[in-house]
Amino acid sequence: MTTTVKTTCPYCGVGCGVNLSLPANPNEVVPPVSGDLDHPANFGRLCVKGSSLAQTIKSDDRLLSPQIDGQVATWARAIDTIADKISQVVKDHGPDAFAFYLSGQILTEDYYVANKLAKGFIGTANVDTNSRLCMASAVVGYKRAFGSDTVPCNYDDLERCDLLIMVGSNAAWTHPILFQRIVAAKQQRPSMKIVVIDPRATATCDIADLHLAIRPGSDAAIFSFLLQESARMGLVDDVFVTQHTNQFDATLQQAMESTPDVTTTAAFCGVDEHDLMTLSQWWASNDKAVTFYSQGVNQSSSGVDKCNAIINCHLATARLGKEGAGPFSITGQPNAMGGREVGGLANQLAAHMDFATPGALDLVQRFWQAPNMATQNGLKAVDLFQAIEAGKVKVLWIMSTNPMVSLPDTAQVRRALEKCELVIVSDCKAHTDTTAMADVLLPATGWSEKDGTVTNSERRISRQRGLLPAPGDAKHDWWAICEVAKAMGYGSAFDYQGVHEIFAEHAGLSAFENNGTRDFDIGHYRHITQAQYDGFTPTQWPVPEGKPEGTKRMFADGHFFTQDGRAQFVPINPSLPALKATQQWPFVLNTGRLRDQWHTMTRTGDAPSLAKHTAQPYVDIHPEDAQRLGIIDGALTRLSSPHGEVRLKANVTKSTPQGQIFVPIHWTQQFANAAVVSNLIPQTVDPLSGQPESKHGVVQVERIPLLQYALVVSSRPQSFSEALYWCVIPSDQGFRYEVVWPNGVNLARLKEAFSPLQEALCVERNHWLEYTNPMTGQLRLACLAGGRLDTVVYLSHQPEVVSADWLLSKLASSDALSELDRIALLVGLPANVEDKGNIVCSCYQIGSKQIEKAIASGSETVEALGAVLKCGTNCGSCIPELKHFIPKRMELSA
Ligand SMILES: Nc1nc2c(c(=O)[nH]1)N[C@H]1C(S)=C(S)[C@@H](COP(=O)(O)OP(=O)(O)OC[C@H]3O[C@@H](n4cnc5c(=O)[nH]c(N)nc54)[C@H](O)[C@@H]3O)O[C@H]1N2
Ligand SMILES: Nc1nc2c(c(=O)[nH]1)N[C@H]1C(S)=C(S)[C@@H](COP(=O)(O)OP(=O)(O)OC[C@H]3O[C@@H](n4cnc5c(=O)[nH]c(N)nc54)[C@H](O)[C@@H]3O)O[C@H]1N2
Ligand code: SF4
Ligand SMILES: [Mo]
Repeated sequence: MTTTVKTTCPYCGVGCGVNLSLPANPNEVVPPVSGDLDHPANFGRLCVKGSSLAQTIKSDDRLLSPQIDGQVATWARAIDTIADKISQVVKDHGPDAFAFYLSGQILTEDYYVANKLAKGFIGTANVDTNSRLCMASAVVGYKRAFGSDTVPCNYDDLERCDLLIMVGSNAAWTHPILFQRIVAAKQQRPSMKIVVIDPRATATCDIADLHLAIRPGSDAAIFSFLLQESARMGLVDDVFVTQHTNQFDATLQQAMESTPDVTTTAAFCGVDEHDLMTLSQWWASNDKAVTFYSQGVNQSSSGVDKCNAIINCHLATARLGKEGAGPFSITGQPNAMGGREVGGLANQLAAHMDFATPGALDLVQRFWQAPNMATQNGLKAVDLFQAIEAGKVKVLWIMSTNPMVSLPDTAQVRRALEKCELVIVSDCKAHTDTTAMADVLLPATGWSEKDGTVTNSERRISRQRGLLPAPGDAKHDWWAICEVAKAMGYGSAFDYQGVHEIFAEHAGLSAFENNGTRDFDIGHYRHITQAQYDGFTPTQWPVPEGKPEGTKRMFADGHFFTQDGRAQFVPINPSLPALKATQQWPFVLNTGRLRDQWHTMTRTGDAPSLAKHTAQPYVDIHPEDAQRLGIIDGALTRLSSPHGEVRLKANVTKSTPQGQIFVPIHWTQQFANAAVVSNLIPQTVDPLSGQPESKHGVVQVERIPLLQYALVVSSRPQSFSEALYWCVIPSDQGFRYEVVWPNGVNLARLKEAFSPLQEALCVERNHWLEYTNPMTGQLRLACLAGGRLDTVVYLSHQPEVVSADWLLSKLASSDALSELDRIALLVGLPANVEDKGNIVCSCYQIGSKQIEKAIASGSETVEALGAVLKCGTNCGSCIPELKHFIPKRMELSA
């Protein structure tokens, strides 16, 4: 019999409900997960990443025991080492010599105890998190306007609005289930207008009625203009503005000065005047309007101002607190919101109270019975890593984040971690760019093993429920924190009998002396029992005592959490990114996400099917720029900035404008040698939120001449010390690499390096088949061991597209290679197998060549393709890409 639990997807902030089943026999493969029909975020649907979760559960690279200086250690020794060192540095240098660097991917309960230990017991507010890189600007924007970090809207509003403005969001790939809910709403009500504001043409533009490809960073001007247009067109709700807000006149005045007319604004933003007027007209004619914003807004040196420019428009027109209206910051990580709720940022205290909130310090101290309260803000992420490098912070505990990849200026991060006296890393994985820098490694339980709560983008708290046993010595993060607290002598405050007790305490603090003064109140749960916690159903906070059903929408009564209860308009002077392109650094670098990978690939990298959508890192470059630089599609290029260098293959595409390039964020040193894009990004931050401008760098792009491109597949892991570029592509059947060497590869050395090591394996020892085409410079090598294929190397002077699937299937096969196979191997053409091309539909593994063939045979719509190939009929994430295959002529007639 299988056991099934309802849990929550560990990927994006949509927070979909997932059914996870465990087979009766633990040796059997975990069956694919399914969507939870009852969960209000997804009603049973899952995107491709969610659907592939089962593939990621068993990993060969789990961290299974604590390690100290590279040696396996017991938990007891690891805990003592940590507790002793923290106590020592606190004694010698004060509490601020210690810091936590946490993550929006730990659970609320993990976050709560970390925050409590640091801010109440050790006495430092140095508790920051990767959420600083993610939604810190959105938090400050809300707090400036509403007095509290409150997301007013819910997912229904996205379906019910008549105008949806998506700013700096590629939700088709990053919040796919929400995107599909929007697509379905638009299909039902085609009059619904969708505007996408993004410098790039993305998959999200697929449903856009209008795409404003703005100059990077110029967003605030669009909304400053909309504010003054609102006044000009008589859209301002005078009653609401007078009764419920402050600062309107000054804000409008500033908007009129900054963006006086359509011509000035269009020029500033680099868009067409007509398009800007269209947006303005739609804003005027649709009262039900939602602005949905994400990292294109937040990751900016003026991110907070951009958020307030958006919120100003909604306040002026009273378009919030109502069905189908509001400024909706969409969160990225599964529990970014939970971290905000416990106060897990360095400039928060706890439970939506700040250090500066009158009476808050005393309130929290009494509730926690805390002996050593921190009294002021701690260091935000970038400042924290600078303070570590300066030797001020001496012990750092990193939990569930990979700063060696995700923080800007990776070289600085490395210097800081090298300097730090004790770096503790809690992770599920043994090998990441950050675990490589640790002095103490703590093995953490992962998604399918741990229990707790997460909060999604619409304030909905859901349970994550563990089902599988912890592998090896892995322990829950909250447990590790509490054990360190106990070893430091704070036992009674951290002696929880289960995770539900932590949640109950968190709920208790949220309600403590609250009486409606603070938005975050989940007092209903303050006495929650284990059984109630087990049966917890997804609910939107606030859930105060007496209101168990929670709260769908905020601010319906026009009351805000400022001192005087009124919302604040904030005058905005739109600005552009801090760094401008120059002759030396002529390209603007944009960064972001891909459909089928998650962050630093520590989970999605375990699912080979997810690597088929985009196998290698790349740089998008406009055809005219590419031509000018002599760069062809697939060619290796060097990107350099004042901070570092990366080497990536070019993807020549019109989706990025001229002068701008785009690089995905996912590839780390574990998957490629020179693809960490944060190497190039400066540590420029928003002055108010401290959020880095991760969407913006200035770089030089160069062609790298005289290269040899290679595809290597092998039954064994291989290394490429002399390569300019290598990338390993996850596969079930063997090891697949894409490699680029400088010209003049020494063949004899290559063969020696790649030959099977064990004599016993090779009856025909080092039997290399070889084929050269002097005309094209192509060289094909295949090594056989005992008649079976062991390693294949295809070399060429030009980037080649060769399907690796067939080669990998031959590696995995126990049959000896036939004569036909040997010929096919050398010719580079698979015999009797269909080459699918790049996988477009990950659910059914349907590739570009199959799609092209089906279109040529008359399946000329997405529906028709779905009928013959099934592509796009499961999770639907590939529909925008499917549409690109359909020639325009056909689309029109379809
Ligand atoms: N598949 C997948 N989904 C994810 C994640 C993932 O790793 N993979 N991560 C999750 C997380 S943590 C987050 S935070 C979210 C992020 O979700 P998104 O914010 O949707 O994702 P990004 O690709 O980072 O950036 C969105 C867009 O911002 C645009 N942009 C860049 N500069 C500007 C600008 O100046 N103005 C405007 N208007 N747009 C600009 C970029 O071109 C990009 O298309 O995704 C979540 N979902
Ligand atoms: N240039 C550029 N940089 C960016 C961004 C960008 O758009 N451009 N986006 C930024 C944003 S929005 C984000 S959110 C960050 C994300 O960046 P990171 O947070 O650095 O990336 P992740 O890969 O999610 O790292 C999570 C780590 O935690 C581990 N882990 C997973 N679950 C658990 C757990 O339960 N416990 C413990 N202890 N460990 C666990 C994983 O194995 C992994 O190593 O990147 C930021 N950096
Ligand atoms: S949209 Fe996809 S990744 Fe996001 S929570 Fe839902 S299933 Fe997970
Ligand atoms: Mo994020």
